Amino acid sequence: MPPTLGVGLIGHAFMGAAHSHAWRTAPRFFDLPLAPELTVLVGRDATRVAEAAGTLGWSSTETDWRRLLERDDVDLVDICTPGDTHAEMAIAALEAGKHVLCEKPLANTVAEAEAMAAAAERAAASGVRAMVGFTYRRVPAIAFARQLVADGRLGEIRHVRAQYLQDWIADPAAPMSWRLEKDRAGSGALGDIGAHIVDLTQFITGQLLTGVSALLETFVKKRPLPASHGKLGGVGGEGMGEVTVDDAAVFLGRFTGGALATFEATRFALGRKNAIRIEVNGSAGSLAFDFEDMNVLHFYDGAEPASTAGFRRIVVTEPEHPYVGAWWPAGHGLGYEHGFTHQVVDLVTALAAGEQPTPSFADGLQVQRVLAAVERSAADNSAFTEIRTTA
Ligand code: SOE
Repeated sequence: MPPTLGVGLIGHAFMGAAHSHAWRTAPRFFDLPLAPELTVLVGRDATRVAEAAGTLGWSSTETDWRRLLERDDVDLVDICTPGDTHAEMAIAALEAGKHVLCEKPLANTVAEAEAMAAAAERAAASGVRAMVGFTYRRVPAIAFARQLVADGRLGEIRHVRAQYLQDWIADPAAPMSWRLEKDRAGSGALGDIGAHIVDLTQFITGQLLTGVSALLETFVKKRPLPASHGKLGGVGGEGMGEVTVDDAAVFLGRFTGGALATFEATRFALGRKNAIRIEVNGSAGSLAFDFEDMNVLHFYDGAEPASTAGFRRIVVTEPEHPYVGAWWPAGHGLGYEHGFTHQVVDLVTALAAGEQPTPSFADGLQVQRVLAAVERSAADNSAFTEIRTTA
């Protein structure tokens, strides 16, 4: 039996459930060098956290996350709470000698993210590691896209087109949630889902964004207070609350290698539920991905004769593809939850090898700087060239 890794998870809503599933499933399908134990689940309400622990498979519960810092049976703290709590929890856990996995975006501000990255660097000196959960990197088709770019199959990257489209608050009657409060979430569609496409495009291309020009909009400024919560959204009740974040973000960017990029993140794309669409055009080829068809990667090989060239639909379910060998026979696809399982696999593997897992807190900080630059650009508005709309 490999040595154990005691996990303490904070939060048991949508992300807490996804992480719980991953911790439980990873050692059942992958040969892991450490055996994760679902040691303790943390939630503020004793009854609700006890129920959740039963459902999700945790051995014990706490109602104060600080208890994790004192417990010897906790080696790693997994943070699945709103962004306003990330910095305090992550820094305290690292200082207590616990490894940390923290949900994205890393923090609500660049200052918090800087403090977290600094704490992670200090902790790394004694072998304590921190990772930020940009889970979609672990979708096999995305990891394969990165391989194709790294192998030179796209040549020099010229264009990056990225969208993250959801519609769960397109209806003005959809209720308030912490994701719509700046104090709790930091930003809106920008940080919640725009952060993913910033990370993914940088991950696939192996390049970083050097600058942006942006527009942000809040379409619905007041919403009913929630009567009940769902995994996303819920049912509206009495009274109204103010939306203090962006509903949508649109921005242009330039990558270190010179590629031009467009980004769109919105929760108002009616009919699009979780469409992460990325297209990359290079001098030698192109690729295109849509999470709503997540087992597929489209690849255009510019070296093929024009008469037969065309986008090839690659079903990324072969044992040769990243992560896939541990799962089902070819053609028996994977789903949303597998990215979280692969995240656990990569994290545990890095911890056992004494290596820095990726994306690190420094990577999370860099994404945070992009988000802040988008907000600055949108607020400044000087790059937005007005056009007369009257005769
Ligand atoms: C809500 O937009 C959300 O749950 C994000 O917070 C997650 O990061 C994404 O995976 C799914 O959508």
